[in-house]
Amino acid sequence: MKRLAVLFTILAVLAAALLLLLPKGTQKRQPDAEHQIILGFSQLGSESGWRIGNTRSVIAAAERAGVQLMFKNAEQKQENQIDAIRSFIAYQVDVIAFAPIVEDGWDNVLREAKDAGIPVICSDRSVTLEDESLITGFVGSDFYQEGVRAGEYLIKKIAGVTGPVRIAEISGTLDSTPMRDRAQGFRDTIEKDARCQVVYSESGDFLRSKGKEVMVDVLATAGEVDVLYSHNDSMTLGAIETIEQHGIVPGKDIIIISVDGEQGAIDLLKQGKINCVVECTPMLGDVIMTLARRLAQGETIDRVTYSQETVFTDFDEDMLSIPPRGY
Ligand code: GYE
Repeated sequence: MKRLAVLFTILAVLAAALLLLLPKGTQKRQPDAEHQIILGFSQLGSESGWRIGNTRSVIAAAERAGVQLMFKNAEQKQENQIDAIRSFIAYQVDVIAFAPIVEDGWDNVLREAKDAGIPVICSDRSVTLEDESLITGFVGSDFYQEGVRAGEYLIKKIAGVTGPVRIAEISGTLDSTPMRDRAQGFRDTIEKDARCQVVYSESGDFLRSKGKEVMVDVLATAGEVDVLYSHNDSMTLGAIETIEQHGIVPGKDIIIISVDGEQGAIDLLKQGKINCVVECTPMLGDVIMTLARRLAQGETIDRVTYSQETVFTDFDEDMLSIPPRGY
């Protein structure tokens, strides 16, 4: 009997040692359809109407889906997002989703999540990684296409215009995915037209206050500009305040192209103060919950899930009937 007990002990120790030898990422958490899913969500901040709409969408969708949400707002700081992700790992949540403020600098913390067997979804913005397997998927917009749509609108708008078209750009947070891709998609589209020249580009950090401030600099230093391309509606609303304070008529003296589709921007489109609003939807909550549930049950998800989006412009005949935006 005693020998048998010793044998069992040895076997148990061997089994435990074998488990420890397994590569860390393969120590999968057990998929379980029964228990309530715990989702850790790290939001990057509250910089814009879009972001506030996005936060609302995630919280409401979690409630609808019966998902227990651990929500943390990083107040615009990457360190806070890294701390939040570490706390989700310590808490052993089932799935982590986060909206990365910038693209770089996530490798270490995401490796920790993978080692803990917790799948990670990038929501809204994406990351650049050496090891792509550190995230399971991305859900959000195709920002490059948004830039292309902005450029295509401009080319259509300036049909028949001779001479140079001078463009000022107010971009989003430096090194964030929407900033990089909205700038690139726009440039790749307008560069085919020799009239188009980007004569000014500065970041307004996606903030209304900075949009207002940067526009002061545009008017003081860039000379006459024909077009303002602003990477989000909050900055556009700020820039328009400056433009009007200078006695310039937005939408007429300067063509205004914006991105997001907030209610405030659509209202100005209807009033003729904005010419084009490229839609970017913040309503990602339901998709995130669906993907989180699949991951928690051990299923795989698509690498990329893009939102369906459109463009609202002063060419639209039914502009007045755009339904309430909800953000
Ligand atoms: O356009 C802007 C927000 O990442 C798509 O961030 C998002 C952007 C959005 O602050 O308004």
